[in-house]
Amino acid sequence: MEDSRIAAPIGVNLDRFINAKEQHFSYATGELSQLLRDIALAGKVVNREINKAGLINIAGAIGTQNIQGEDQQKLDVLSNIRFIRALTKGGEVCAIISEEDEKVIETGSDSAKYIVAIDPLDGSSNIDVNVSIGTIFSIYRRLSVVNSPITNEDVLQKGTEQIAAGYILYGSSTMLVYTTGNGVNGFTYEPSLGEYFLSHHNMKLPNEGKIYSINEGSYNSFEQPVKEYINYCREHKYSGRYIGSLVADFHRNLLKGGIYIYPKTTTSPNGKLRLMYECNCLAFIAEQAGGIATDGVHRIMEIQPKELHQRTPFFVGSKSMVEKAKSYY
Ligand code: AHM
Ligand code: MG
Repeated sequence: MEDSRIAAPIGVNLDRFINAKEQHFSYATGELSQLLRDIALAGKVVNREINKAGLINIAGAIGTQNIQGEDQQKLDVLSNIRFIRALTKGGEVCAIISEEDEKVIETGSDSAKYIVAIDPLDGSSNIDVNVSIGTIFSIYRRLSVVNSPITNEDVLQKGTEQIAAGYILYGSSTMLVYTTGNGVNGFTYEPSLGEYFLSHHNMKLPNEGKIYSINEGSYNSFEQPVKEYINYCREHKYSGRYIGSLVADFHRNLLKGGIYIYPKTTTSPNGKLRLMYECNCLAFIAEQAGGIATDGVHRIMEIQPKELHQRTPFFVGSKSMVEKAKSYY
């Protein structure tokens, strides 16, 4: 009997994969690789915390609000601490933009080259009820010279300037999906070994799909073009799938083909999602996988951010579906 039938190979782990990729860049110094490893490690810690949330007093609201006036969950705060600590101690990051912090966090690593924008735990309304949630991150290179003060230009870069982006999905299994601008790869966490293994090589978003993901309960407050597109989806018997966790909805559509929409509404004239640490990151991944991302009119990654917590309408997913939705504008 073949060995592989008795003991299936476990495949390539994340560290080995990152190292192999690094060797393709002659100018690579290893700092970006280390930064990705730091994020992956913090993700393991958060994963551990999420998995035992029901057993320890860690679920529920903490009684504070973030800069956006949203109730913070204990796990939001805890994840923020974990990621900021990992990024600060790692030494590769000079500044962090986080959904949970009003201002830029300067790490004190003045000679570091990288800036990270992060939503440490997205999908707050799903935290308490054991539904998938996620971490979303983007990495930029600083524009100012090292050992000088961080500038507005450093932190308000367009999505096109991302050098890496990814997400960690805490779902029925935990996955890390990332791109450095050379395709998208997905790694599944094996908890008993404590390692991520390459499980989804060179991920591609199907050009066409049959899933549309939007909070249809807000239908009456959508603009006419969005209503018309929803009607088109209904008429064509597309499946409505909406978890209400951006990472989970995006990930499903990445694998199966589909469109995710968070449009402007009468109460949220710029939509709900944040450009810098939710939309740009997923836009980069979508484009690297063959999909597209728009605010209805403009390419997401070409929007010049004017403020850290800027919101934007968001349409992302399979190319032909997003183009169809855009055609109603
Ligand atoms: P959060 O950053 O406060 O968790 O909000 C973002 C989440 C997304 O994960 C999700 O797609 C969206 O909010 C759901 O919003 P709604 O409940 O309005 O449909
Ligand atoms: Mg969020």
